[in-house]
Amino acid sequence: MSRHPVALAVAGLLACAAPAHAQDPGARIINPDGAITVPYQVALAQRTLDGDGNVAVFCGGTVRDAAHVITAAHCLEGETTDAPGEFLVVAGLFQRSDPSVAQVVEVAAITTHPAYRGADTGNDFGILTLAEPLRLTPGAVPFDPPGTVGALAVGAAGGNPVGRALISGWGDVDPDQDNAVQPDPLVGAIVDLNADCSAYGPAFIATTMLCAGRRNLDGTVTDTCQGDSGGPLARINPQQNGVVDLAGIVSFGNGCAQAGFPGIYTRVANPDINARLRQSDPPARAVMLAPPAIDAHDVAVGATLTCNPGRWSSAPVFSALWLRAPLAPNGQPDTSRIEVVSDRPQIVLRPEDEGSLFACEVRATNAGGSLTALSGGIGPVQPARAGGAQPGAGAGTPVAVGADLSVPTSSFTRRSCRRRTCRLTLKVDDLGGVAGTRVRAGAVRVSGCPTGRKGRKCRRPRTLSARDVAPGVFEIVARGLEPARYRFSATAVDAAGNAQARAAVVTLTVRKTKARA
Ligand code: 4AZ
Repeated sequence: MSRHPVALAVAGLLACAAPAHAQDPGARIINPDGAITVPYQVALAQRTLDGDGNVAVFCGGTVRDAAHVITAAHCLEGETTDAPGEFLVVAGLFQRSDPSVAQVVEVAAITTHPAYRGADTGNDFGILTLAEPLRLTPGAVPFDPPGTVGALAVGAAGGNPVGRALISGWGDVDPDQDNAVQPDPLVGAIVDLNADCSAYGPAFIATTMLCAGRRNLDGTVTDTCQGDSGGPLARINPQQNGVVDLAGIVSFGNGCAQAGFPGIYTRVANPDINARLRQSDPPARAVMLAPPAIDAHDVAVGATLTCNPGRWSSAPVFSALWLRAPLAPNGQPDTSRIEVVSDRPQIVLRPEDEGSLFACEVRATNAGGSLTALSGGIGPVQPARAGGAQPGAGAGTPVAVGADLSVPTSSFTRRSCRRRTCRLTLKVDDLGGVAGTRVRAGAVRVSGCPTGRKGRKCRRPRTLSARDVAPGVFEIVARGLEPARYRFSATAVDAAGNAQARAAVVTLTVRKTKARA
């Protein structure tokens, strides 16, 4: 095969895979096979180094050609603007601690599918057009073309492995470890294509998604995890012991390395996805230049509110959603009662709107993708004015422009208990932005406490601190837990004081530690 650097790297990995694995039965998640060089692999990294001085890799990607990188759309969901300049592409990186060998390039444009609405709905892919071409060196090798893999073109829930593939990335290697959630070197592992994703039920969309993973003889599971997203699932040709084409893009899963839930990848061989990934000149998704705003002369019953989409690059098609929230006694919007009241660009305030606050959410769509952004809030809506609404009559009305009306949501993306310590990762999302978000977290023991007054102390909820480890990502650690079941809960509160409507909850078991030999 002419792309010998790739072939060699994988051949080396295959040669050492079995012994490395046999020596390390505790390895799981992504790295039973060890550190490797994968010259088509790139990192998407924050512009600043992480707390340890390493490259802050948040996603992976694949070099398509000198000017383009393939990744996952969900890696490219910015808060609002999603300006390409918010992150960098790092090619030829091996150790996160040593970027000296790498090429670091800016992104000029982002392309996603116009119908993409979240990884779980499919079409989780994106193309980055680089601001300057990569130097194609042995450390940065294109993986072109994205393959149309015969057997994989047909969607199937899986359970019928059709070959093997190489996964690679700097994502989480072991949620049980205290530190070093991300490995320093790039790590890789071999998984089976078309693993059994039937446990996902209809959430696994076989036409646009591909199932891959591996259950090992020792009971461990090989899988990708958070931070590997966007990276390659590269099909291995057993005759050549090398990778031949890109079969998938790391997309999502039910946790990581959970038995019965292999990883879900974007199916590169889907004809529509494949054609889009091959576009020689991918159309650029719009970038927000000025945020949406509400145009109004007055904020009283009878007045007209217009959702002004703001300013965007290119000329996207806009759609709008109007959100209404009642005013809570504390003068803030009652975000637990937000309703979508209209999908038109303009609304006329009605008597039942009196006292409420409004915001509009704009979706901007073009051939290069689709993005949403939220306006500031306006209100509270005043009673109808005698003689009808008059332009300018609202001069003295309280208009809370800029209020953030969106409620945060959150979910636990990782949780594990080891010995007497449980660690949980909470991911917070908020259309209004996650900056300044705080998290209230706690745990309560739900098994093994004496009933009645005697168990009162045992059942007393404990407050846990949530450490902000990345934008919108919080780590919660509870130590010194007795063996029992515990219910953990977390509520996110954004900078404007909007509290998550329903707490994220998960129940975990702390097991008795086995006596050591
Ligand atoms: C993630 O959060 C993620 N086990 C990526 C891959 C998988 C799960 C989660 C697959 O980016």
